[in-house]
Order: sequence, then C-alpha cells, then structure tokens
Amino acid sequence: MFDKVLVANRGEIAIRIMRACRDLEVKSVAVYSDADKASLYTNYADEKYPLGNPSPQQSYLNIEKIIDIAVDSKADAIHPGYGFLAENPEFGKECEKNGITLIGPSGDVINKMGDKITSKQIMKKAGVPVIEGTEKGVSDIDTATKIAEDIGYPVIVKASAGGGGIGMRTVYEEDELIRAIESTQSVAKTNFGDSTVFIEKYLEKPRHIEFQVLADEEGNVIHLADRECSIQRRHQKLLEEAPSPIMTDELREEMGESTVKAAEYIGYTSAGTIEYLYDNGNYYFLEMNTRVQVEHPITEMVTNVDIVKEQIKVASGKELSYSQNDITVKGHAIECRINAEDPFAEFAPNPGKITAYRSPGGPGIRLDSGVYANYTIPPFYDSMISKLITYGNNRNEAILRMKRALGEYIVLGVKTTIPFHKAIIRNPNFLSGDLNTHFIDDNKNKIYEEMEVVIEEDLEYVNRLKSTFMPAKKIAAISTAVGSYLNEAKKKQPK
Ligand code: MV4
Repeated sequence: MFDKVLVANRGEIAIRIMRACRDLEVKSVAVYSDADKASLYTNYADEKYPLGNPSPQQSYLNIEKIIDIAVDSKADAIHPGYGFLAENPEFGKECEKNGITLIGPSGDVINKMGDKITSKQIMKKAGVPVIEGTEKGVSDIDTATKIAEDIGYPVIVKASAGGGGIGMRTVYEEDELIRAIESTQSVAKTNFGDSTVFIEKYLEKPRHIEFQVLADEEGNVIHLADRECSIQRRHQKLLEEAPSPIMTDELREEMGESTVKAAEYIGYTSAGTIEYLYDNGNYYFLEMNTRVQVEHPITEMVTNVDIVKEQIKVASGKELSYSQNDITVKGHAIECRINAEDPFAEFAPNPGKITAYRSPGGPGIRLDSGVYANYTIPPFYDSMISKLITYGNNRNEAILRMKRALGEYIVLGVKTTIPFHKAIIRNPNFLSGDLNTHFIDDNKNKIYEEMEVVIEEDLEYVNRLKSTFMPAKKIAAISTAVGSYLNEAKKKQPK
C-alpha cells in the first residue's frame, strides 16, 4: 500500500478521497490555491501545500506545480478526483516520468474513451449494444442524407470530440440536415479543435442509466450495478438514485454483463462508469467515464462497497476485495447535489459567505460536504458545496428520509438549490418513477409552483428554531434571509 497520497482536487471530493486514505492508514496531502486556504479539505489533510493564484489554469490544472509538490512531499501516488486533471492523459505521463502512481486508468484507455466515434466502434466490437448510426465521421452531404434516410428521422448530429452537451444537434427533417452538420462541425472545431461529426438515430425520451465498474491490474472486473441519472438540467445532474426505479434483476444481469464485457475488452483498470441510454426496453452504450464520479456514494450505500478505497487499493497493485458474487444491491439511495446557485435566476452561481449552517443527521443520512459555518465559497470553481445522500430499505423510505434531511438542512447567506430539490422530491412524476432526460423541462412549472410552498415551510421551520441553540440575533437574521428569499422567489416565477 502507498505511504502517502496527494489529492489533486478540492472541495467535497478532496475530503472524500482523504477519508478513504485515513481508513487505509495512508497519509494524505492537500494542494490548495490562495482561495482555498480556509477550505475544509485543506485543513483535513495530513499535509498541505500552496498552489498560489486561484485561477484553475494556474492551480488545480497546473501539472508542473502539482507534480513538483508530489515529489517534494514524497507522495507515492496522486488521486485526481473528478474534473480538473482527472481525464488528462498528459498528467498520467508526467506522473509516470516522476515515478508517481496515478490513481486511475491508463492514458491509452482515457484517450480511446474520450473520442465518441472510437469508443462506439470499440463497444460495438465488444458486443455491447450501440445506437444505430454512422460508424465513421461524415462530412459529405450526400452520404449524410442517405444515412439519415436509412435510419429515419429524427436523427442527432454529434461531435466525436464532444462533451458536456456541447456539439450536438437534433434534426427532424432533411431540410435541416446540412445546416446541423455544418454548425456542429464549426462548434466542434472551436471547442475541441476537431470538426469530426457523426449521425445517430435520436432517442426522444430516453432514461440515462449508468453502471459502476471496478477493475484491478490482475484482470478482475466487476460491476456495482446501476444508477438512474435522468434528472439533470443542461447536462448538470441534480439528483441521482440507485437502483433505477425501472431496474429488474433480469435487466441488471444483462446490462451488468455488457458493462463487464466492455471494461474487459478495453483492458480497463480502476473505477469507471459506463453510461447507457435506455429506451423502451432497450439499452445502448453512450459513453464511458474514466474517473470516479460525483454520484458514486449512492452506489456505495446500496452495495456497501467503498469505491474510493477499492480504487486506491487496486492502484497500489492489490487485487479487488470483491468478486461479482459478493456484490448485491440492498435498499435504495438518493443523492441531491447541493449547489450555491439561484434556482430563480437560471441557476446562476451564488458564491459568498455561509452565514448560518446546520447539517442534517439521523438514520440513513450521509452528507459529503466541503463547507462549514462562516466559510466563504470562492467564485472561481464549481458551485457544488455538498452532496446529501439518503439511504432507505426501499425507494419510499429513501425519499421520505431525503424529505426530512432537506428540511433539516440550513444553509444561509448564499442561495442554494435546496428548495429546488425539495420540490423535485414531492413531484408526482418523480414519486412514481416516471423519469427521462427531459424530466426537468417537462415538470418545470409544477416544480416552481411547489418551490413557493416549500420556502414558506422553511420560514415556519426557522421560526420554530427560536428555542434551540441559536442566539436570538442569529435567528432574526435567518428569518430575514428566508423571508426575503421567499419574496424574491414569488417575483421571479417563470412565465
Ligand atoms: C443522445 C440523446 C438521444 N439520442 N443520443 C447528451 C449528452 C451527450 N453525452 C449525449 N446526450 C444525448 N445523446 C441519441 N442518439 C440524448 C442525449 C441527452 C442526454 C443524455 C443523457 C443525459 C441527459 C441528456 C439530456 C439531453 C440529451
């Protein structure tokens, strides 16, 4: 096992990784920008080293600085978390040159899975279902027209180098095809420096279901079942659950087998995720994420496997602690991503000082947080401040616990997505498990109406807190903050 691991990330995921290190009795090293000197993770680590200027390019994306710190601190491995350098093959090469283990898959696999056409070709060869469409890039319009006609409209034009929802256009009739191809090519060229595009059948109301993979260096590959990730807004997930409400033992067996086959075929190591689109009883490979994901805790809750711990163990050359037969899905878990964003202003980031903070607790609650009372959220990075995860023996119990936990959770001073989550958790379509990737758009009006109700309930709750530990002055401040939020919310109702 490693003696010391440097965590090349910040916020809640940095703490999550350091917790796994501590459980393994491995020392952890934090790197922090000037904006993260007072962050929770910075001071949780056994050692901390400054990165200087807060700009991501100069701090958490600065390969040279991070490698230098790893060498100086005598760390034998680096965990990149998600985002930043997590899927950067260049970083892996630099680690290798300096004799440092990168906790993650090989650069070769990252490259292959980063290209949508390549990954789709590979998965097709591996025998994993893929969406009907072109197997290569298309550029001439005659070929494109013929292909689209064969597949049948609607089709979708996608950039091979695309990501985060950038470089995608749906086409409902032939007239729109040329323009869609040209515009996707141009967007792809600008954003990714590669104008290659391909065409697929467009699935109109699919679910996004993904499978967690773990693989060691001995060739052992297992899957940790499914997560339902359909509830997202502009390609940012808001709420995830495990298992998917539509999952059956048979479908899990089949999709799990596909997942393991896919990972085996590419010689995958470490933790990873295979994303599928599920439509009408069929599932199709969408892409592979070659990192540990934000939503990994819901899988940890229902499988009882510590994914980050396993990831560190396999990177140190140990075998996986589990075989497929050891893995069962028990109960249900839900995660709400709590962002410092204003749901009444198009989810604009709302950094600033957290003036009052109270964590939820009790049975079935897990809070992976990167913040604390009086902490100031810096404006330079992602707006996620914590992940609230609940577990129950079944979906209904997990939902009721989420309702309770969201109700207990107080974050004041900055606007958060908590009221939005409260509204989702009461939505009838959510409650019945009727989900697809258009859930937020399709339920928008209902969600915003419900938010008014939940904010009024927040006000009542804060008033009841008067007899608790908080000084009267603080209670007054909270009441004012919640009250003004309610007024604003009423003004900003979308048409
Ligand atoms: C699709 C699709 C429907 N049909 N492909 C969005 C992100 C990118 N990685 C792939 N995406 C989609 N590809 C076909 N052939 C719908 C989406 C999609 C989506 C997928 C997963 C989760 C949320 C989504 C939201 C909008 C569109």
